[in-house]
Amino acid sequence: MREIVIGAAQMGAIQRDEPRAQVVDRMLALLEDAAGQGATLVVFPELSLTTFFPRWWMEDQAEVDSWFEREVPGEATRPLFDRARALHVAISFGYAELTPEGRHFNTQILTDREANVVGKYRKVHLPGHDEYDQERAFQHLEKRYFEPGDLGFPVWRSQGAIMGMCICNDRRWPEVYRVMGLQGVELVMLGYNTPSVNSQMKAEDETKRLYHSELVMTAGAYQNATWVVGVAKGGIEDGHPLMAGTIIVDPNGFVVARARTDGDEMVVHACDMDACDFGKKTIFDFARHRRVEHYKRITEQ
Ligand code: CDT
Repeated sequence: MREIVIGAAQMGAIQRDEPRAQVVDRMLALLEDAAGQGATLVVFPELSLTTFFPRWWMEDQAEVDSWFEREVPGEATRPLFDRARALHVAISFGYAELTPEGRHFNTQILTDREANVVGKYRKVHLPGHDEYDQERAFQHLEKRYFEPGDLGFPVWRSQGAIMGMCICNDRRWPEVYRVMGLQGVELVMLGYNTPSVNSQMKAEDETKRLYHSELVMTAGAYQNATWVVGVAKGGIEDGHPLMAGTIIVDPNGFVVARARTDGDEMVVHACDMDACDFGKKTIFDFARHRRVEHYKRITEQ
């Protein structure tokens, strides 16, 4: 048995004027809760330090940049790293990354239990649009504020397991899980900010959107015999509802733990990485069963 007790740290809404320090205090409370329940890894949502700012149209680059972190750990996030190190708990969280070269990414990092950053992922599938869209009920400007990630979908060995990350919209793409699956991934960590309503289709309600979110994560888990931890930022943020639906999915595709609220809530489960072995050695033994000669279209434009 290779058990990792994992905390999925769902966060409630973060309002536009909520200072980073206050958000980090909320994250610290979640971290304490998880550590108290024996967790050695805590996963926070996409853009966990701020409101989901891509809903706002901004033309002033200085204003845009104010939502980004120039270094992590930095002034705002250092207390999180310090406490995680003291508790001996690894963390993974999303933030807007501004590199020294001036590049902008939607990023998630993973630390080891000593709070060293051991993995970094930059979101590849950026949804939405890059210009103001008057047809939409609200904006989703990720294509304006971020460039697509340039790191691919690597995996890392940590705590005796093979771990990978993706972010929000990435979870809807089977290729994401498969590229990590081909590297033997046993745990996929992801965070999301998903509006409860579709900005382009009034009839789509939250029930359908929660279903689609769960559908893609459970399918990704089963088809790659991996754990998936999907962590939401939920609640009414800047007047806009975000769906919750944080789940932990086992390698058979079953949801083994889920959030009950749309606020700050810790969901903990003891995940046995050995549970991935059966699927990886049988029906999803990729080396034996895949027929790559028929898959070329997947990587063509
Ligand atoms: N943050 C993010 O990627 N959200 C998207 C919403 C897409 S609507 C333009 C998601 O796939 O959940």
